[in-house]
Amino acid sequence: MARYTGRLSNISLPDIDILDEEKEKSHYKTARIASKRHNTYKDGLSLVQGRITEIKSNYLYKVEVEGQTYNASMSGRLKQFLYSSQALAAVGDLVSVDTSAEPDKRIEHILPRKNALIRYGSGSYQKEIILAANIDQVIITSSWRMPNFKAGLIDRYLCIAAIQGLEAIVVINKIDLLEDPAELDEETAYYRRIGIPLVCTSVLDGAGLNELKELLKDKDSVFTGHSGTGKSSLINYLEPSLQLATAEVSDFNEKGKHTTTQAILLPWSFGGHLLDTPGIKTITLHSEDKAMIPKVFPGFEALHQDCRFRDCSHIHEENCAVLKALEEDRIPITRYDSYRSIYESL
Ligand SMILES: Nc1nc2c(ncn2[C@@H]2O[C@H](COP(=O)(O)OP(=O)(O)O)[C@@H](O)[C@H]2O)c(=O)[nH]1
Ligand SMILES: [Mg+2]
Ligand SMILES: [Zn+2]
Repeated sequence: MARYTGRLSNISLPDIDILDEEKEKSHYKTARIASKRHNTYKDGLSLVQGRITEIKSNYLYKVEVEGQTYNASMSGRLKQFLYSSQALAAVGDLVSVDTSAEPDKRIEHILPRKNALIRYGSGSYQKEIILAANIDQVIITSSWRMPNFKAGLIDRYLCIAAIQGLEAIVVINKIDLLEDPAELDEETAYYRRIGIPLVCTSVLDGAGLNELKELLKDKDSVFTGHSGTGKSSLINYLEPSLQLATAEVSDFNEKGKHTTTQAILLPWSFGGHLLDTPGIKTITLHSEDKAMIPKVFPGFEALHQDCRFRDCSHIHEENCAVLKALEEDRIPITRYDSYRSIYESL
């Protein structure tokens, strides 16, 4: 799937909005430039590269350096920028850390971000909150039954992932509840044909879980998908020491506690990290994303380039490559209907 940079929005689940956009804020740039200049005449530092895994407060961070986690503070000259922004550093940020100040490390530089997941605060003034930086992939988790598999939801999540510049893997969990394999083939054939990685899993019998582990290994992943599809169960299966609460309890807390729960980057024992986003249910599409949908809808990206109009909506235009593919049965009508419903909902 193509990666789009540019404006994006959320990954989300039902109620709440979430992950979002790739945007370099001018004050971060300023902060980085200032720190760079400073460094050219500051001696005596012993700098190593690290990764912020948790933000305890504006003044206390957890930083992973070569597989070990340390407490770290922010250097004085970076701290001045804290007043101009919600938080200068985000979970997932790559940083240079001064190790000469034992026992705690000190963050001296924040390196440029590859991407940032942003959610919006609730209320009339939708403040952007950076959830995490430098995440590789989204694991779009669905279940075959309880709740029933809905391809339209997968399409929505795939659009969000593409808009955010994240790779996507589709998981169909609870495959132990499959009665008719032909039905599964029919639902998944299109995604397989267009090359989307898709894994069928069950935490009851372990089906597909080694395959999933291979895809998670050495990558930084965030799980998304509706409540009850088995995200916590899958994560607990892969990393039993985590013991995440399963649905009922955590849903209650999410509603009861309401926000401000920080995302945490947890290392997998087999390599890579899990971005745990307690209290954040999902990422949703925003109306500004509408113009991207004709380009990022699963399987449309290559076709879109052959449409006569660059801003083709694939609905009424002449010489539309998507409508042609639909006529020739290269796109199933179910997927085209799903496209229309996402496009028109925004
Ligand atoms: N049959 C079956 N049930 C599962 C499977 N995975 C999870 N569940 C059940 O589905 C429910 C929701 O799981 P949970 O992990 O809390 O979902 P989450 O809301 O996505 O985190 C729980 O009752 C689990 O026991 C599976 O592979 N097969
Ligand atoms: Mg859960
Ligand atoms: Zn078109």
